[in-house]
Amino acid sequence: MTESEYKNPIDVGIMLGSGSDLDLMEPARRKLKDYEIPFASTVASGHRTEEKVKRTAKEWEKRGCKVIIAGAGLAAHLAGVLSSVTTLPIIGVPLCSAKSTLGGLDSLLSTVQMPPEIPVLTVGINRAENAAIGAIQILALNNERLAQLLKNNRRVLVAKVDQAAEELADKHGWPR
Ligand code: RP5
Repeated sequence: MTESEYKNPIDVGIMLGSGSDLDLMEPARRKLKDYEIPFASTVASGHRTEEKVKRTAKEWEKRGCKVIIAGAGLAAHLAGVLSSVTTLPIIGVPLCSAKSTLGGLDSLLSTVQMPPEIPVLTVGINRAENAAIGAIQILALNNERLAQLLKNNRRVLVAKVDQAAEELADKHGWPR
């Protein structure tokens, strides 16, 4: 490990297939930041710059990366290419990019339908936030701080559903 790699350890890497994917992938960045996860990010294309995809995966491994999130649209092979070059868990985010004429189904199938033993853990179309939560869940297996934060967040989600149930009756007049 070089000195700079040692000085810049990361737990997660986020790879975008194009600069045009930035807005759709922003929720992943925000969620990792909220949970104070050290992460690196870059744009690299499984079709246009496959050497960079491979090189970056190897660099991130050396920096201690434990899981990689990859978001891409159209014929979205980025996550699959990553999975072919590293045994780190790869979480794929199929994107419905502006250029998609198939509503993101193209990306979903391209990301999820991997051959045996080279998996991509795939979240829903445009569900970058879930990819980040999934990555945090993996890290939380060995991190009590993160495990506790995830549990706290679940409590908030439960409270929101309970509040909506109350409002259904009290605010909107639906029968209990
Ligand atoms: C995919 O093609 C990218 O992930 C993006 O969603 C889509 C369009 O890419 P650009 O032509 O905008 O670079 O590879």
